[in-house]
Amino acid sequence: MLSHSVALDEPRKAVLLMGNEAIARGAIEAGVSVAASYPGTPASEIGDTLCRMAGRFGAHFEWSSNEKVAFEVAFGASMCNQRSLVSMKHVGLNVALDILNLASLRGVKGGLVLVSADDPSQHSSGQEQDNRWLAKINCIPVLEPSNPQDAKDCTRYAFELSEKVRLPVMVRTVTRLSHMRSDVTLGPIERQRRKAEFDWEGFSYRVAGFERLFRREKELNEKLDRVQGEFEGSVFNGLKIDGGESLGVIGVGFSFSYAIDALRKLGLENKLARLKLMTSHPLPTRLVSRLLKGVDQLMIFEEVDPFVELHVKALAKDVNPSLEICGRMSGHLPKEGELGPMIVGDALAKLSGMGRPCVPRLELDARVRQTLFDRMLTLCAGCPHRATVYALKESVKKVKGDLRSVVVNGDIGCYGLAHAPPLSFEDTYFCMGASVGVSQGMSQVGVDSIAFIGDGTFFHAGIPALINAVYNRHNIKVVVADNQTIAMTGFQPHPESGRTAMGSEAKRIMIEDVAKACGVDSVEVIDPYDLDEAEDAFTRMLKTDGVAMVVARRMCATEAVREMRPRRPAPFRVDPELCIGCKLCLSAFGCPSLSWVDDDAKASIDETLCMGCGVCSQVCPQEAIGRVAK
Ligand SMILES: Cc1ncc(C[n+]2csc(CCOP(=O)(O)OP(=O)(O)O)c2C)c(N)n1
Repeated sequence: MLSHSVALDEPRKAVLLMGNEAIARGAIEAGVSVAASYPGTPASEIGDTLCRMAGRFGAHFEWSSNEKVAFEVAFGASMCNQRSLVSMKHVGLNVALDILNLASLRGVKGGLVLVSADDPSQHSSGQEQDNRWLAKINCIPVLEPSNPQDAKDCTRYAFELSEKVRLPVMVRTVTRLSHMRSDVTLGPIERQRRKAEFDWEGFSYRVAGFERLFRREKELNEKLDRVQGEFEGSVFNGLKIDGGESLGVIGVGFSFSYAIDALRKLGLENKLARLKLMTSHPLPTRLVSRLLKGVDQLMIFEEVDPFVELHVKALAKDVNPSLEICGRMSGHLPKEGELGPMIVGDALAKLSGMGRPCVPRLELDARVRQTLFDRMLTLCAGCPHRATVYALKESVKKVKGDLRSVVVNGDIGCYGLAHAPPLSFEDTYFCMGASVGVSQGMSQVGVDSIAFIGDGTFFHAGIPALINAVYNRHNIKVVVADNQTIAMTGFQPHPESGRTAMGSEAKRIMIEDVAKACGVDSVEVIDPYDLDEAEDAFTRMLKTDGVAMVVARRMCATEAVREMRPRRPAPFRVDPELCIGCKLCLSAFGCPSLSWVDDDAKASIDETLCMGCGVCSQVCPQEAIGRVAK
């Protein structure tokens, strides 16, 4: 639930905001004019907030078709002296890297803020990734807020810094901060009334000349030196050292919140020297050195990689070589995974010789534990992807004889859950769009494969790979699981949805038209709820030589239920007289509304979960499943 108070124009009012809302608010306070994003947890709510707020403050927000495009949109506005924001999840930056590198090298004009939402412990991602390294290799300053208030203030300041040094500035958030809520005191909303004008001298090769714009590494390093100077006195950092402390702590960004909490619980708040560090790149070395010189032992808390730890180690060699530095590199903290109150508290207790854990463990009562059971990852009740996979499996068995005769290259989205039992259908999935590309390498060496990709992912990164397949005459089969939304990240619209992020009507760009324009001759669109129709289309696709595609189009069940509310179709039920207990509906289809009743040895449907799609009634060989009469 996003907060309405995020848009209040009431400076000094304290409102409860989620970290991501606070970032969006910071951008609005700074007078952002263009904001672009691509959805991805934990970043999505920044865009979800801006799409509701932007119009009210004369700004534009869009869900771009991928992160690189989002960055380019923001950069284009920045070159015309407008403030712009681009936000994405950590791996999104891999997609945007090409342009990011050049934006830092060429510089910006209007403040350009890049929000990178990293995901320690990969709660919602395929991998952990610490984007501070990417910022470093691209010479981009990094601000790491420690709570939602900092997140808002830091974002606002990032625009000023970006304009001052003419570099993109990264605000790095992490999952816990993005999704936590706390009071945030609102600031005034600046309404930028700058004229949008392309900075000819700054960016035009024609006007400024190739030589002046091309080799700028020296200028870039000078800019970073200026940022470092600014960070030395930044109000976002806070050093507390009284003299005489032997132990010091650095809490970087959100980790500072864990550290200060633990220090208070352990009664060590006034006994240890500490540095709250929110400017992690470039490191304010003079500030950090003051701490390093004053203590014998130093503990560093930061999320994902020992990024600051590594830099502090290098610094300590010059300023205090005998200093013992404890962190993720030294083995005092786990090398991977998210920190947290327990890890941080225990490490501090141990280091300060207290030896006792500082946070009481949450032990589950044995009785409570008995009522919990392991849940499988599963698609929602009525999810059209389940029907698509069921029909596709049947066709593969029919055409190829054996499911192991084709490799199913899945992609990124809800349909990735089809790898789990009972569907157990996908073999690989890597990153967005990869299904279409890797299938081509396989087919080239004679291994049959199917690329199974979602609609959102198709628009994000599937199209260039599809063009490659046609151009290079690869023999691949592509199934697009088109639920007409980017479901997994919160139902954001995409180019086929017919509406923009800010709610205006948009031209629908249909996947089948794109595929045909890419040169795919065999494209069929089917409704996966009709299993016979779906199976026939998949069978034709599998028998086609060359590139062939089926678009399985049916609205996401969760969205459909919302749209049908308060009325929804009557649910289905199992007729116990007709059910023979073969369990096929459970073992092969596995909709979560279906269950097994031991006493009767029959299947049953939970009518509160059933959304009335009726696909299970097509799966049942006994015709034992029918719609409940209203
Ligand atoms: C580079 C990158 N950007 C964003 C994401 C976040 N993400 C994960 S799943 C997904 C949605 C895919 O949508 P779609 O293909 O339509 O599948 P659906 O979830 O709707 O079934 C996105 C954007 C990601 N994993 N990687």
